Amino acid sequence: MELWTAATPNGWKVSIMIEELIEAGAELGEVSVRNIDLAKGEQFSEEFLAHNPNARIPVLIDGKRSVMESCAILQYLAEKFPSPLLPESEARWDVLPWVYWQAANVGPVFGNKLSYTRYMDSVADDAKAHPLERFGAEALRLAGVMEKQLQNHAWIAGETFSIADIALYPWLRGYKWSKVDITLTPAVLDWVNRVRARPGVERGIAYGVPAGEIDRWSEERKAQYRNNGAQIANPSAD
Ligand SMILES: N[C@@H](CCC(=O)N[C@@H](CS)C(=O)NCC(=O)O)C(=O)O
Repeated sequence: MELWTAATPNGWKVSIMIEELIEAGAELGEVSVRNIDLAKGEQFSEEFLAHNPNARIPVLIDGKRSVMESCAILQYLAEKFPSPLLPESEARWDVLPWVYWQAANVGPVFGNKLSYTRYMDSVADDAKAHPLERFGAEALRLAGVMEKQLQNHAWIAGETFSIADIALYPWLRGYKWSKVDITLTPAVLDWVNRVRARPGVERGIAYGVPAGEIDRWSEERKAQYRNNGAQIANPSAD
């Protein structure tokens, strides 16, 4: 298999999944990881678009099958390599709705909140006020939904760590960078720390990041992300 990815929340979902499957004893065979330089626009190349017409990382290539969308990749890998990360029984429906919930809500809302908070220095404060308020309030509401779930369960979809936790974690762990105050939701904060303590997660979030910068980016990296974040999604960026 080949993983085309970058050091971003949607990319880390899949690298965490690979490492959690290894922890679970799955024999994945060789997985080659190709870093896609988003700032250079490599996601818009013909070669990339042949595997993902949506021009976004991550993409998993497994023989003739190319899978786009991070959450679809989580499900694809979970079904190919059965493990407790996704039950094979009807209990999979405890997990899958939370995965869809992440893809439809947490990813877009936290992504937009982050973008307006960190990547739009050139936009006037007045013009940012409404989206910051809207996405900020919605991000806190979503954290509140997780809070209720985690007050009653060890993990987001019940008593077992699952692909739902993997889908959510990369967005929640960056709460200081996106300025979503999850200290207001203590069960979520505790969950972030418990997920971070897993060896598979530790290795998964290290993909594409120097060892000393996994939890605290250097000022140089922050500037680079700020610059990349402002440029990506712009096919003419150079
Ligand atoms: N819904 C997609 C979102 C993927 C996505 O937005 N990826 C970002 C990086 S986190 C990307 O490739 N951005 C490049 C761009 O905007 O041009 C998924 O979950 O895979």
